[in-house]
Amino acid sequence: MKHSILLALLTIFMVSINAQRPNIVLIVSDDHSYQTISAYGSKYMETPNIDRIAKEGIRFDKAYVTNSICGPSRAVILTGKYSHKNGFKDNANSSFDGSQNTFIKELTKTGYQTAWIGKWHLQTNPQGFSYWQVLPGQGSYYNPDFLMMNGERKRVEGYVSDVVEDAAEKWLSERDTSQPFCLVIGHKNTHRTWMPDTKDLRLFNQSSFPLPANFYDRYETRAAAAVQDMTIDKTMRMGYDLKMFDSKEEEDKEFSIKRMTSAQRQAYMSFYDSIYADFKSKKLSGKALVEWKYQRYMQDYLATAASLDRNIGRTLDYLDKHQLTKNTIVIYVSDQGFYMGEHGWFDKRFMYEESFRTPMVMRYPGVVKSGTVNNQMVMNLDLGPTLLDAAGIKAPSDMQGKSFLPLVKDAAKKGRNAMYYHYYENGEHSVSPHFGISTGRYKLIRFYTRVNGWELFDLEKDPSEMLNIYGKKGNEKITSELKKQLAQLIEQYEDVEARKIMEAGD
Ligand code: SGN
Ligand code: CA
Repeated sequence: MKHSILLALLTIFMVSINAQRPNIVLIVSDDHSYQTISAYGSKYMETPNIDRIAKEGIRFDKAYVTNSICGPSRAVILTGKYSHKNGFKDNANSSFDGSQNTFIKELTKTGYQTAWIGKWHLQTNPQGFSYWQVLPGQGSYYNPDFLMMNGERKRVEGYVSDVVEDAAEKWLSERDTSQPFCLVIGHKNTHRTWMPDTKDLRLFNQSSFPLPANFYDRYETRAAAAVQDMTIDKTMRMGYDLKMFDSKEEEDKEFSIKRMTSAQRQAYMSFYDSIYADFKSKKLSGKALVEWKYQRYMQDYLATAASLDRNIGRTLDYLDKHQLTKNTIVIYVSDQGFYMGEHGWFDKRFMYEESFRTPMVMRYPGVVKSGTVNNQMVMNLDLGPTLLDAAGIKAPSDMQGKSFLPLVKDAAKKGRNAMYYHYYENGEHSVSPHFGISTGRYKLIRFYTRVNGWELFDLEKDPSEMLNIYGKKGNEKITSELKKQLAQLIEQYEDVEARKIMEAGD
């Protein structure tokens, strides 16, 4: 008797604790730019579902990443630590040490049901989750394979963002409902080579997009920008990227196409073949050719974004349908920003705004007022500590990010006054390694290895970062102040490699 009363009390206690602990859905996309999201004022397309999260919650206008590339960004999100601390510095040589602590492990430990489903890209298998099902490496747009928890490799027919969402909903339906959950949905869209779902191929086919003002940037005053290999003009390939193939044999060389079902391939290639025929008849060259490439790039990229947004809508609908909306935090964030032709580029990596900054919106019913806009500098580094904060768990002291919940709850609260960035990969796309500081008004960057030297930008006067004013007369004071502040951040975050470069001097 005594026992059953105790048990009943304990159950009531656990139920009431769990009622207070919010569920979490973290949606992480790949290479999705804020320039192409209507909540951020995009004129390129509508993203009604991402907009819905922003409208019912908060839009972060100054959300940034610590290292603008896929694997490193996910490792930072998981650990709440900079790349030099979590060990995953670049996509080329790193492999995630899954034995280290993550915000997920902290949640799992306290009873959360946790899962990561979709793009992962950290080389080693996930650890510390109740469930996982991830795309191997970059994953495939069509009929993707999944690595399953039991060691199986499973191919699922369909388009990747639909299939990932299906798996996420399946896990939600089968989870242990006595506990709160944290689900990470990792989308592959809108990554290169921007392969749209067959049903979206024609969405933007008739649209024409204005060129960014600095599309024909000549990279004067910026040595690292001058040596990169990521232009629409020279780097973007007609076959591989834009699907313009001269023969079936050429198409067959592309694994992404070869793996399609015959119906998918038929629908897909007949669309591109007719565009190619028209293209050839035009005999374009010079600026006309590069501008044609830009338009095709935009049309395909936006079509992959449409599928991403539609599947985000499915997640929101699922929460509604299952009465989960009220007690579930939803965060949508990209692993970094992306160039939509600014500086003539696609890809990311640079500490320049389009890739350093990332879209981030959050809905947190009962805590965040709908339609809030936040202008504080927050980083992907802060996501883990923030979610732990929301779950009532104290973040481990070695996590370097800070919860942004206080900033969200109280608009008068001030966050960080500067952000630290460090990018390492020195390979594909030839972007020189660099680290730097941004105060919002100024940005100071130190490039090393491929290119050696400093860049300074006044973001108020030069938001497109076209004029490096480092070493120019009149900037001595601000330069030495920023260097001091940068050195302080390097100390704070214990970035030994950057410290050595600073100490070695110019
Ligand atoms: C691939 C792409 C690159 C891209 C990196 C990193 N090449 O290597 O264009 O910069 O991924 O992207 S591809 O030929 O394989 O498409 S990331 O999002 O994974 O960091
Ligand atoms: Ca990415």
